[in-house]
Amino acid sequence: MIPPRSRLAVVTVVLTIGAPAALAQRPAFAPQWPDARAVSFLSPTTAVLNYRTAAPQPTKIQLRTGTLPASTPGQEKAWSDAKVVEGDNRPTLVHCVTLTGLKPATRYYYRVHDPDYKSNWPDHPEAWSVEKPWSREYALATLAEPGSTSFVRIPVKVLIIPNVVNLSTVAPDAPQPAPMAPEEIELYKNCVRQDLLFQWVNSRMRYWMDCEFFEEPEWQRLGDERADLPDFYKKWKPGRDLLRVFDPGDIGNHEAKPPLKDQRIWTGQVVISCERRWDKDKKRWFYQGSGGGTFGIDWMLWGDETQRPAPGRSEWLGGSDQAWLMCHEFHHQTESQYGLSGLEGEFDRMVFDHFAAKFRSPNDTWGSDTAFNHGEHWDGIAWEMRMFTDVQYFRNIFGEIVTAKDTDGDGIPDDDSRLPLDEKRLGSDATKAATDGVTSDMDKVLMAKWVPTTNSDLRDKVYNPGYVPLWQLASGKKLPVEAGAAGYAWPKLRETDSDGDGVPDKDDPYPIYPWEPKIGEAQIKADGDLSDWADVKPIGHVKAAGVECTVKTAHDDKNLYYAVEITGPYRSVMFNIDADADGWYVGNDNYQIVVGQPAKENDPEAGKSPPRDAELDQSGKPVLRQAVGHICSNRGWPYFDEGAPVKWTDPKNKREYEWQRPKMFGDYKDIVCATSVSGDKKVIEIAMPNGSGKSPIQAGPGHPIGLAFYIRLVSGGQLALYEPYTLFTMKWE
Ligand SMILES: [Ca+2]
Ligand SMILES: [Ca+2]
Ligand SMILES: [Ca+2]
Ligand SMILES: [Ca+2]
Repeated sequence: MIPPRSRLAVVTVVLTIGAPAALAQRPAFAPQWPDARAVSFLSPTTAVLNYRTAAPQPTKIQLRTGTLPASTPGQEKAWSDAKVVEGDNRPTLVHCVTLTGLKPATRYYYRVHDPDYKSNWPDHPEAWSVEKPWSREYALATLAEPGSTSFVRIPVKVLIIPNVVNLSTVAPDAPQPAPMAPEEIELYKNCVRQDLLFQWVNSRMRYWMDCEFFEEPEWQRLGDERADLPDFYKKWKPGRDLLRVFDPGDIGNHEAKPPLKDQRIWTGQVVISCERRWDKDKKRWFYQGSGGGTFGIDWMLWGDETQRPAPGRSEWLGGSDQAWLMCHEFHHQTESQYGLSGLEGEFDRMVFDHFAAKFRSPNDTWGSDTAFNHGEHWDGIAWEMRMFTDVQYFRNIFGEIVTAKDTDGDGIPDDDSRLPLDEKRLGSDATKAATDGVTSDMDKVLMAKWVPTTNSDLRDKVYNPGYVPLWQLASGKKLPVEAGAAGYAWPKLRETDSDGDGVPDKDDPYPIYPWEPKIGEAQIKADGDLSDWADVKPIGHVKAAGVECTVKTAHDDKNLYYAVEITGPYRSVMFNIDADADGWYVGNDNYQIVVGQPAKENDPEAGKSPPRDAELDQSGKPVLRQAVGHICSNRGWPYFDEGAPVKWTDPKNKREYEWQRPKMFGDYKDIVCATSVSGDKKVIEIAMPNGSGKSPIQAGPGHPIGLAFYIRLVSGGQLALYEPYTLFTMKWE
């Protein structure tokens, strides 16, 4: 494709800066220089580029429009007709180019004149189309014209393998497994869609993972065919290599090689293998759970030649939380898309979603922080998607730039059923940027993080009633909710006080939580009797999945207190306390407390938890099970301060290291936990010492303390009090 030569005008500003002598020895954690990102401004017709050359050079770039990187098979000649844009002829190291007269909502690829350019892939010096004197290629996409919005569409092919049996587990007398029912396959698809919605919203509708689903129709086997099993299990095809490229045009072909029958270029691929196993003890079929695996999209360039052009690829098994695996594993593909698009600096990257401080751990060798002010899992990824700027989203060299009608310019498409969410489904006004007259519709949407559930098997998922309307608005699909259910609120696009607590959305630090974020002073005695809490307002309330739970907090001179009242059968409740409100993976201030029902038999007593499958006594008094620090200066995940040894072998010289995880604070004996039970109602009252060194609480007036709170259910599912993994931060008064 040839760019519009006649419309292209160039203004160049050149900064002349000498090379600092120490540059070559710069430690890896020093800020990248220059500090301007590669693209510092975008409009529908203008872009500002910044780049640095290996040696002083005149300012000169090559520019082309297009949808595919030139390294995509078949695109090898993409650069042959590219426009050369020349700026100031005086050699310099640091360059700034302003491009004007560009076409709106259009991707431009560019390479910079840098004869001494060195690839970041020493084994692949020509990676991403290096062609001397030009550098590798990068991309930017101009914004859309008023009246429309634009975003990056990431085409993803998703293969669900519903009927696959691990033959090594099958007993000859096991009943023949039934094929997965269509409504169950739909359950998988909806989990994936819940993540697409989450990514769409948290990227401010700039990143659209457009998934197309495929199903493998035949029964397949894992393990060898067995003579002792009935004929049903015979003549099955072996299961596929889940990370191999699959052909939507020829699903049954497990050895498909490009050119595939389906010739579309996909940016991402996901394969979900619903591996069934026979549990001989429980005499039942079950779906094996797993973590996931992902290859980045660098396989577009190298790796198995028979697999090009290879999309990024993720795989996992069908017995786990499908929404979370999609969220976490596909995020690795997103990281690879942006990393391989040239966003690879500490201040210019899609953050790796294994949260840790930099250089804290030899197990985690990355040189940049991956932990910030957020909670676990989904909440960390929401943080990452929100911190990424529009300009960064539009530097992806993969996927394509797509537009949708956006009459009022609030970034939310008017009515576009291709997309996970639009104004029509939200019920907002497509002609007004602020339907409620005060807060922009996009800001309202972002009042929620759109996290579906805590991580649990897809068949045990427990939704807080606050999520239900979000999913229903977006998808038109219902989720089961009981009569009288209660939870957090959701963004109400036509009202000014979404949670109805009297604080308008625009002033409400937690506009979907109708609870005041404060820790007031009160005279509390932790004795299992909550009459001294009568005047303290709740900081959370939920009624769903057969339980009802109310949580309160308060303090006095000596302690931070929590009070929990819970009715209905449950296993345990968990407090994740971020005592300095700076993130669950930041600092040594994080504390986890678990209190739960006693086992019917052989309860291990305080400080220990009964086995997961133990039958619990719902009429017994709750017991303090655990109180541990989550110490993020620890050498390696997991960060709990249980005092366990950590071993590590240096991969370079095989030297072995051994550390003891520090025990920073006291233990469960330093937490007062008084409980009581009357009928179906259990009461838990907790006192954590403030400023004693026995707990991470070091609070005075004005100090913020974050809380995530979960109720583990007898079913195995888990109900979150707030949006799952988010931290509700309250101020000590
Ligand atoms: Ca709009
Ligand atoms: Ca609007
Ligand atoms: Ca409010
Ligand atoms: Ca913290």
